[in-house]
Amino acid sequence: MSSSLDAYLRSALDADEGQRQIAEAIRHLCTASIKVRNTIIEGGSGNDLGGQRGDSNSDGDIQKELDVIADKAFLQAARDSSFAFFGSEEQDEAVTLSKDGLHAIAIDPLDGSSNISTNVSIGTIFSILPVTDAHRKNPKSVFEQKGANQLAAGFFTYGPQLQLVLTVGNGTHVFLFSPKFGGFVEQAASVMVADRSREFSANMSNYRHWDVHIRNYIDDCLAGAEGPRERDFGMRYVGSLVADAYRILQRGGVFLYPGDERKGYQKGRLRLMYEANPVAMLMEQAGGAATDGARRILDIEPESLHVRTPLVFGSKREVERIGRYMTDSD
Ligand code: AHM
Ligand code: MG
Repeated sequence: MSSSLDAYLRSALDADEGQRQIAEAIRHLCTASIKVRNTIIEGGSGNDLGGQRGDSNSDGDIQKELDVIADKAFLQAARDSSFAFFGSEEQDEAVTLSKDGLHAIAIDPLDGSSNISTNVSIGTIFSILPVTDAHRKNPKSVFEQKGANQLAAGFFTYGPQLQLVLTVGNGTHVFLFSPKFGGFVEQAASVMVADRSREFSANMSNYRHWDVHIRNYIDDCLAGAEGPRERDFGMRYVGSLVADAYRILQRGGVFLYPGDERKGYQKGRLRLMYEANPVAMLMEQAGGAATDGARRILDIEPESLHVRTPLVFGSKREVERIGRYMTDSD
């Protein structure tokens, strides 16, 4: 029998009270994820989970039924965990919770909303940050910390399996929910992203909007064995960040969501605090890399909770190669 998530948390997060609180928080997040998974499996008991509610979230996206259900489930988990602040994609302002809490959580409660009604993998992405006295005096500054400060990060995937991909700063670990066992068990002790890749992941319908550097990179991949890369590339794009990130952790590859000239897309589509940062920490902990094309994601100083960033992540050599294309002045 594989070891349990609980056993892992007890051994990895036992140095002090702060670490034990993070372990407890992860347990509560797991409970919320199981609720969301059960709601998905039951199909919302007659409600259309992918149906629009008419309200819009922090980003102006129309909220789906499941976005709201997931947001409520994870807010409850955050309350039960003694987090000081809860910053969610689904809410304009961060929610203040426990006044003595040592940590804050930034979360995308339901990642891949556009895939809800198509029965394709979707997920929840989270980032756990420290809270200091200075942050308590100026709560807005909690979610203006760079990703390098993250104490833990991860995502749940609601797909054929419910998985937790987690890092607390000592590698990237994968846990599988076992209904038989009633909890999460370790599936992979320490995943490593393959250094080289033959697969890229991007929404190719945006090609015409991209700048010449990104198009040059993609053109060279598409040219295959006859082109400058001298090998054939495959393309996979799910459109749920969790699923694209997990595939890359499993078999390498590179993901790109660059900015482009369209209104609202200058910094791409993905949010720094609760999408790019956690994925970047998971990638780096697995030997991969994540940048905005030029800068390391984890070094970016965010202006606010909901800020977006262009995002490139995956196999280290390929991410570095894209960086060279981006700085190429031709
Ligand atoms: P969401 O959190 O509202 O679901 O949006 C984020 C999603 C990511 O999962 C995915 O990588 C990206 O948006 C897909 O965008 P597009 O539909 O433009 O390809
Ligand atoms: Mg998302």
